[in-house]
Amino acid sequence: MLSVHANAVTWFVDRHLDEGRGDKIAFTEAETGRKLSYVDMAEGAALMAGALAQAGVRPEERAALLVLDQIEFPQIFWGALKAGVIPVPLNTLLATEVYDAILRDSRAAVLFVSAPLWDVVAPALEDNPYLRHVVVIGDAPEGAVRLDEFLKDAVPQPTLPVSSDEVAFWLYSSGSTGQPKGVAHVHSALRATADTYGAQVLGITEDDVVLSAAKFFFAYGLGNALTFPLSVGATTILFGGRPTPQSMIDTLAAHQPTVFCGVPTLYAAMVAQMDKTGAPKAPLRRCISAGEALPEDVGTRWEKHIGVGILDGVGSTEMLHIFLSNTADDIVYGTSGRAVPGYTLRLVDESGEEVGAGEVGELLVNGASAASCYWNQRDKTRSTFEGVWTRTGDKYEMRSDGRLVYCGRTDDMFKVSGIWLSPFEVEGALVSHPQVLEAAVVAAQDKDGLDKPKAYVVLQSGEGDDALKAELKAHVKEKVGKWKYPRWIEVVEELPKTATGKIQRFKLREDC
Ligand code: 3SK
Repeated sequence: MLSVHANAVTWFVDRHLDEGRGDKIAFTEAETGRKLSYVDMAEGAALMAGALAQAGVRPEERAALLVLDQIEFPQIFWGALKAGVIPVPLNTLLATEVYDAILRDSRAAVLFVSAPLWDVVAPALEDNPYLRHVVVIGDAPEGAVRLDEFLKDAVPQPTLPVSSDEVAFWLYSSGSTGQPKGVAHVHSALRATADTYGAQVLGITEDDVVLSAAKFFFAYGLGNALTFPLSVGATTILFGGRPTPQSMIDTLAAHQPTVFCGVPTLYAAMVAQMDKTGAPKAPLRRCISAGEALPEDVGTRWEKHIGVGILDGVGSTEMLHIFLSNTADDIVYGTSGRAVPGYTLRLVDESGEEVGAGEVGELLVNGASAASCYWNQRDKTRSTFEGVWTRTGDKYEMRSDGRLVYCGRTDDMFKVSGIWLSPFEVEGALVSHPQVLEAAVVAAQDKDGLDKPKAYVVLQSGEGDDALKAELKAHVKEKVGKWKYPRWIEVVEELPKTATGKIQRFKLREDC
């Protein structure tokens, strides 16, 4: 049944006006102090919906958002949902070629881009056959349309009735071949994550003030900073820049959040910084982590500094948020905890048989927030979403106390700073350098026990000095994205391969 109440905008945005929360601040930008109240957000979304209609962008067409964490993001995101247009938030750290691929794959009809990101995306726009509008937030280059111009003369539009099963938005996730996949989520999935992890693990309330180092474009950040706070009428502090340890410590001190959402790499760096400079004074009551397994030592040291432990959890873009987690009254560092209420988990072996305590199996999850499909990828959709079960591709061991312990990936993907990284993508970038003949990339652990890319390269000629290694790192950053460059490069004579020529990465991993 089509209904305005099934449209996620009704509950996350419009409801707050009926409940008398209009003047409450929903978002504050940490760096600029700009604020967005609940009524500003609702009115901004209605105007955006009107502007999209006026521009001829129809329901079910895609609107790509290459937008920093700033107050325009919620207005565009919710405005699109209100109009039935599908927002597709994009990772703001990617390279031009990847934007080109995603904009073509999604066939976005409109792109919203924050001015500081214009230079990296602009070359991808030149011969894109689908984009009809490009809207710049901030100072637009000559000839480009600014957001205020796009909104000018628009008539606020009411919420489009939808079914709860209707696709609301997409997020792009990298696949094992390095090809980004559009993960389609339905309207009801947003509420499903807020009612489970948001309400029952985070225990978020109207009085909370949330700071998330993870950005809106990441499913983890979208829940932390957008849907969970809005599910209860709380306030989010937005940090638009790169979250460094010092900038996060300063923001905790200046904005006094009660909830902090980070990833292990950042927690490790913040702990090291606090060892030197001391902890900020902030009324934190919940700190959460996801993206990769949190090293025990980082959790323990954080707790000593801050006085509150870190809830390590596991989620995925496909499940939209965290489905396996420690809880505030039951933290065991080094484990991922237990199923979040509302989710069911299974560990299975290669033949699909459930494995017992002490054995390792692939984790499958069942919950109402599962994605409906990968856009235009039927085989991958079928092999990932098996009836009510979603395959995670992660291997876990069930301890006898029922807690799960992370054991690695079923394929060669790994996460860096909480974001999936495909070795294929980095290898492709390395091989595109004239000096490199072949390359293989695996995860190696840094001094904090966190995964970072390590490359083994076979050179066209020569032994490879430090200058060449630095050049290769810069080359990868420019080709595929800043965080993906190999932190270590080893020059080898040849790569280990199977008889059919496939690189045996597991042999290289044994070296790390
Ligand atoms: O990587 C995770 O653990 C995660 C958590 C929440 C939402 C999305 C992701 C990928």
